[in-house]
Amino acid sequence: MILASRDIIDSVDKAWWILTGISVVLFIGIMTALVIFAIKYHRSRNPRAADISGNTKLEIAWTVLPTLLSVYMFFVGYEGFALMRDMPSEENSIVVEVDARQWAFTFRYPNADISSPDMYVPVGKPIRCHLTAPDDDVIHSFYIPYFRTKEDCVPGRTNYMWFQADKIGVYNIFCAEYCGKDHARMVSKLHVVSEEDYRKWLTQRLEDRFRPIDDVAAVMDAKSEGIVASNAAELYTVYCASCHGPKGEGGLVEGARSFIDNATDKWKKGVTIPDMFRTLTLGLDGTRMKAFDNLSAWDRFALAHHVASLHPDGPGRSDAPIEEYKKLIDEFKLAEQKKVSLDFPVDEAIEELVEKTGSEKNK
Ligand code: HEC
Ligand SMILES: [Cu+2]
Repeated sequence: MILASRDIIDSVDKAWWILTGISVVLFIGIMTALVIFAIKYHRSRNPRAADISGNTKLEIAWTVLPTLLSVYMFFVGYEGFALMRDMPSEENSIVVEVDARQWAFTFRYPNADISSPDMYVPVGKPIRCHLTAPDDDVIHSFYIPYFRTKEDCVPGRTNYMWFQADKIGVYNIFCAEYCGKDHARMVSKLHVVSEEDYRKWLTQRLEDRFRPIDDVAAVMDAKSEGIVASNAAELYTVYCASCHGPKGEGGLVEGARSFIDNATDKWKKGVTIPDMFRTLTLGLDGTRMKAFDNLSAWDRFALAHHVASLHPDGPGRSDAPIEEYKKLIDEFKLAEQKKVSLDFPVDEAIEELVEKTGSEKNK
C-alpha cells in the first residue's frame, strides 16, 4: 500500500534539504570570496583600481549555471506539488469541509451533517478538504505542518487539498496567514484515529448534535446535566472569545457586545437566555454575529448560560419565564427527534465510503 501523504512529506522534505543545502553552499562560497577579495584587493595592496571590461566565458557561466540551478530547483519542488494536486476523487475519499473564519476553524462532515472544532479522520483513508471562508471574512491559510500541506481559505470560493495519514496520533493545525496577529489564535487539532474510533466519534457527535430537548427545566438550569455536558466554557473559548473577549469584555471585533457591562439597551434580540438562544440560532443579519446553528441546541443554550454567568452581578438579568423557553422549543421544534437516524451515515454511507477508499492510490 502506497501512502501518498508519506510521499508528499518525503518529497517536500527532500526539496527543503536540497534548497537549504544549495543556499548554505552559496552563502559560504559568497562570504568566503567576499572576505578573501576584501583582503587580497585591499587598498594597501592595490592602490590603483583596475578597469576590467567584458569576459564572455564568465558571463555565459554566470547566466547558464544559475538558470540550470533554478530549473533544477523548480523540478525538485514540482515533484511534491504534483502529488499534492493529484487529488483523490470525492467518491474515493472522506470529505471534510473546512470553514475558516475570524478566528477559528470549524470542520463539517457533510455526509453526517455534523461539525466540530477539532478534526477527526480515520487512519489510512484519503481525506479531501474543501476549504472555504464566509463572503465577508478574510483570507485564511489552512496548514497541517506534519503533512506538509497548506492551502488558502478564500472568501467566496472553494479550494481543495488532501492528505492521507499513515499514523494514529494528534497533529497540529494552524492558520498560516500572517497578515494580522489574530490568525495565530486559530489553532486546532487533527486527531488521526482508527476506523473504529472514527465511527465511535461520529456516532457520539451525531447523538450530541441531534439530542432533542425533552425537558424544559433542564435547559433553564445552568447546572443541569445536559447543559454541563456541553462544556460551554470551552465552546466559548473556541467560538466566541476571539470577538467578545475571553471574559466577555467585548470589542475585540468592532461592535462585538460586552457581556459584562450593564448597557444592554442596544442589544438587538435581547439579553435573556431565550433571546441569546435566538441570536445564536439565527445570527444577526448584516453584522459580524453569525448563526451558530452548527452547534447542537444544547450547546447553544449552554453558551447562553455561560454568557449570562460572565456578568459580575451573576446571571440573574438573563432570567426568563418558562413560557419563553416553551415558545422556543415549539418554534424551532427542539423536542423532536431529528430524522437523521444514527445508522444512516455511520453504518451505511461511511461504511460505503470506507470501502470505496481502497482507492487507486492504495493499490
Ligand atoms: C466574528 C466576531 C463574533 C463572534 C465570533 C461572535 N460574535 Fe457575538 N456579536 C458580534 C457582534 C459584532 C455583535 C453585535 C452585532 C450588532 O448588534 O451589531 C455580537 C452580538 C452578540 C450578542 C448580542 C445579541 C443582541 O441581542 O444584540 C450575543 C448574545 C452574542 N453576540 C453572543 C455570542 C456568542 C455566545 C458567541 C460564540 C458562540 C459569539 N457571539 C461569537 C461578533 C461576534
Ligand atoms: Cu486565519
